[in-house]
Amino acid sequence: MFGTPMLRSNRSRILFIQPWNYHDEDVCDYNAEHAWRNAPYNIVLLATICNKAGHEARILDLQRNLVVRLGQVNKCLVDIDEAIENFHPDIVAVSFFSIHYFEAKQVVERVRQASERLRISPILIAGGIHATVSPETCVNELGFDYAFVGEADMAIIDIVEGKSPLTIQGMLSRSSLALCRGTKGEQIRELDTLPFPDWSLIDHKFYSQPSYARLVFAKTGSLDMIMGRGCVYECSFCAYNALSAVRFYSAEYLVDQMEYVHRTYGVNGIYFTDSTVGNNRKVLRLMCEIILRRGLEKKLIWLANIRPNQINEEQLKLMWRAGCRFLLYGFESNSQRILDIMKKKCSVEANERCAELHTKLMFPYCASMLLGYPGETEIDLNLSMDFLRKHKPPSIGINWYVPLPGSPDYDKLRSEGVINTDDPEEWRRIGEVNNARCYADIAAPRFRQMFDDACRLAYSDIPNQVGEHWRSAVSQMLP
Ligand code: B12
Ligand code: SF4
Repeated sequence: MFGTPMLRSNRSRILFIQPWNYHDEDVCDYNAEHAWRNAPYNIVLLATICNKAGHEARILDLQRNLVVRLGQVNKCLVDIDEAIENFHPDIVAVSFFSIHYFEAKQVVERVRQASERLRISPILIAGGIHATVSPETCVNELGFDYAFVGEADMAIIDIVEGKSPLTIQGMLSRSSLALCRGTKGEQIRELDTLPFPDWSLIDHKFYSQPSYARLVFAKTGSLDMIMGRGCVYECSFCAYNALSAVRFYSAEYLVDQMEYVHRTYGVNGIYFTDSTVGNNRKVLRLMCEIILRRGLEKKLIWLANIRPNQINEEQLKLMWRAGCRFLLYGFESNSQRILDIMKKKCSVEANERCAELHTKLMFPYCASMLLGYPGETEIDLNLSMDFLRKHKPPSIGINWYVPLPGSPDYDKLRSEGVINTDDPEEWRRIGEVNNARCYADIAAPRFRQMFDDACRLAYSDIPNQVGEHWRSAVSQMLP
């Protein structure tokens, strides 16, 4: 089963699969309006690249399928059978995060069974963040032929053109793992040379429909975009730097893509999924200026994530004029001691300034806090809660700290034996937000209590005090 599978021809059929989210299993009251869902940007982009090069790429989006099939996993498994039977792919490329460990395993098993019945043997490749941080689990435990490490915008063409897999940079098999540890797919230098994602490859309306959960997109439909790759910071809890070096699209490319998404898919909203759009403020400023020059702000609103230390009043005003209607900040903590341990390179003064500025400008924002960080004490946690009580942000996210595979924290906790490396459930726990282990310097029952108090404060007490005030500010600004 684990030989060195090769491709049959130079023109390939490649089936990209996104596994389902286990949170959606058995959930039968599908309510699109209240769900925050993101379309699989990565495989839509990779499939677009393959099709543009003359190959045939399709996408089986099981995240969407499980939701519309009201949580019935067995129906998704039948979808896999049908996709294999109808398409006879040469390659099956599965993209997943670490939390999808068990779903990816089921996908592989089902693809193999369906293929055996048809007497075909597509090669199975794992890609995405989990394959990047743990290629060995992909080939040793999940049953993939290959694990691809890093970005595949360049390599995907070699893969579909039938180049011998083990000569492709970043592609690892069981046998090459030890030899090639540390290699990564070649990264594309000029992001502007990439095509715009062809959203018609998936049920884009499922993702773009208006959604209250997607904040200011309660009235407008929205799709996702990315401003660049990589991050200039190195926060200890973040897995992002495992993937990418820092690069950005040009401002012209981004505005062209916004226009394309609006024109082609009829959406009036864009969510920039980058962890922060503030890493290149020159591009951000230029993008706003071009939007204004083209009058696009009359047709589109957008929201984005950014760091508190990456904004100032003039920039916020410009972003607002250019159609930005919401910003999400990972403040994480308002204890300088914890921010320093996190290597956040952000000060409590920047946090305070940021919240004050948003209130002054009535620019809606979300304050996302990370509770339970290793080393956090009751005093630290209370400083974060005081921050929320003081500024009363119009939207608040309370998150339970979980070490992410690929982050410096995760490696440290593994080396200290805190995380059991042999237990596959560990991958799953990444998604168990609000119900995970307590890593803080606070006894677990006490932390649970403080976490619940924080949730009450964030989701009931503060919104009851400020809801209407901010809500009317947002609704007046929608196009
Ligand atoms: C947008 C985003 C989301 C979106 C959804 C994204 C989606 N549908 O794909 C939302 C907000 C829903 C989300 C949620 C979560 N996310 Co998130 N998310 C991101 C973020 C910020 C951007 C991802 C992205 O679009 N990148 C751009 C694309 C182009 O890059 P890419 O996906 O890496 O794809 C490239 C390569 O990986 C490769 N590739 C990808 N697939 C394949 C497949 C094959 C076969 C091949 C060969 C190559 C290949 O080629 C691609 C192009 O170069 C990343 C951090 C980051 N900046 O990457 C975190 C990140 C991926 N998320 C993370 C996590 C932990 C989560 C959550 C589990 C958080 C939580 N606890 O709830 C949830 C779970 C989501 C779920 N599915 O259930 C972690 C993952 C860590 C890990 N080891 O798994 C990351 C790295 C963030 C971090 N701070 O560390 N997330
Ligand atoms: S948390 Fe955000 S700012 Fe920090 S390294 Fe990750 S992407 Fe960069």
